[in-house]
Amino acid sequence: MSKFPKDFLWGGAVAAHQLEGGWLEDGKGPSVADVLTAGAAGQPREIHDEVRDGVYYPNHEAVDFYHHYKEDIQLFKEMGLKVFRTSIYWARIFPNGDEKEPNEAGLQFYDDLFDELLANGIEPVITLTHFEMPLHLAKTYGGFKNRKVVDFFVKFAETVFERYQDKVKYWMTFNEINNMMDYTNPIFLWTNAGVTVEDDENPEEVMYTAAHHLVLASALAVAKGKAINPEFKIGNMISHVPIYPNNANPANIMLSEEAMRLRYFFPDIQVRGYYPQYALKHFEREGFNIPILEGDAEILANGTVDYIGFSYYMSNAVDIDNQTTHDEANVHGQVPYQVENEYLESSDWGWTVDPMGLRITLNRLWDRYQLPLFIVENGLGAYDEISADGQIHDDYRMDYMTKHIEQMAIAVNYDGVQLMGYTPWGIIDLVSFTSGQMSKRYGMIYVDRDDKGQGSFKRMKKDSFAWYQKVIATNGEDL
Ligand code: BGP
Repeated sequence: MSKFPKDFLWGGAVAAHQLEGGWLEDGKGPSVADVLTAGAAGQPREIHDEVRDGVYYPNHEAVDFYHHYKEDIQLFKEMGLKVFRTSIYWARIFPNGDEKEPNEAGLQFYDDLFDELLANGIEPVITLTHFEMPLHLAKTYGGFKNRKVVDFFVKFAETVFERYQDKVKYWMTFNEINNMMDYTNPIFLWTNAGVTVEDDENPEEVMYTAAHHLVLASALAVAKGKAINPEFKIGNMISHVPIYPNNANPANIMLSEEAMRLRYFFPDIQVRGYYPQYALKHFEREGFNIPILEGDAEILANGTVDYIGFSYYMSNAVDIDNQTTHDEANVHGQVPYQVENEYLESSDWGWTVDPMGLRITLNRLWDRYQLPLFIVENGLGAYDEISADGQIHDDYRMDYMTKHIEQMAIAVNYDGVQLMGYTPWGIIDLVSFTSGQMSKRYGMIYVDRDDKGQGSFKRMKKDSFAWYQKVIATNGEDL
């Protein structure tokens, strides 16, 4: 018996702002991602309110996919990708976000890109926006803190749904919408929602206000998309990091259950179409005034998703005896009460490597929602070296992926989970999101570009390239 369904969507994933470059090309406006610096090793990226002279902003050129996409698509084709997940750079389509008419040159770029993919037998899988929005919307309107931005997003969504309705079938609304639950780390509120927190505001209340506008925007977009083309499959996209109890102490089991609400809050709404009780109770307890208006319940109920797209990189563990606060736990994916998991090793960036956690995640999401699942990001960020033989021997990456694909196969065949596909993250090297560094690489295709913005942009196959080609060709049989 084959391990994966015959129409399984093997692919690769990227995001516009981490890949494309061409930051002001053909009428594109500046985006919130264009004012993020490259964090020095181990340091967070800074957010500037405008581009400053003499500062290096890695997303401006990224890996210049804007000018290399034809050559890259040839490599994807050789690899055998069936799908390619990328996003549409909102500021290419509406440079300021609040224009009446879209930017035709920006629309044309994605027409050309999707045509090129389709002509090479690769189906695009599109995230409407992946951690970016026009900078003007953040600065002038306060991003998704402001309900007006919902309308701008819906107009953007409608514009691209209309335009690409015959070229794209699989869509997702907001990338890792739940990342902003880490609201003490400013980068997540900024990139998820274009929001900064003022001194007199409660950051958690601000986060839930923006979150409400995001779930409305997502639901309205889903409804618009289905009206434009009922064949569309529109999913959400969440980051899923399971949070384990550190031991069998029931207090830890409950702690982990509660902490998992950080992961489930958004999908609970986007899949079921209404707010979970635990969230409403939390608002009440905290005295939060979340602007849920009359009619919003109907919007949420009418815009539920068709499938769940999610990223999986690592797991966390928590212990009631480790009283860290939310402020201290502001590293990507970390949570209050977090402790080290003695059973797991970590990557060079401190992300645990936990293949079985992927099977656990698949089962939990399937059991809770009974919707098809799509792993739209997974992978190992690592320092790659070009060896004396001129090659990149990234066995660690193949090992990581083999172990994760094995767990996927168990989830499908043993557990009966419905899994649509697998698009490993950063199929071609790109700018790391959390660090802004190039040296945290995920790709199976190397790009000659360093942390300071030096390099020729030349592409090279890593050893994992041929390995993944074989995995796809055998539909996951030969790992
Ligand atoms: C996810 C994001 C991606 C991506 C990935 C890896 O959170 O959706 O944009 O970058 O994580 O993270 P990083 O690049 O920080 O290693």
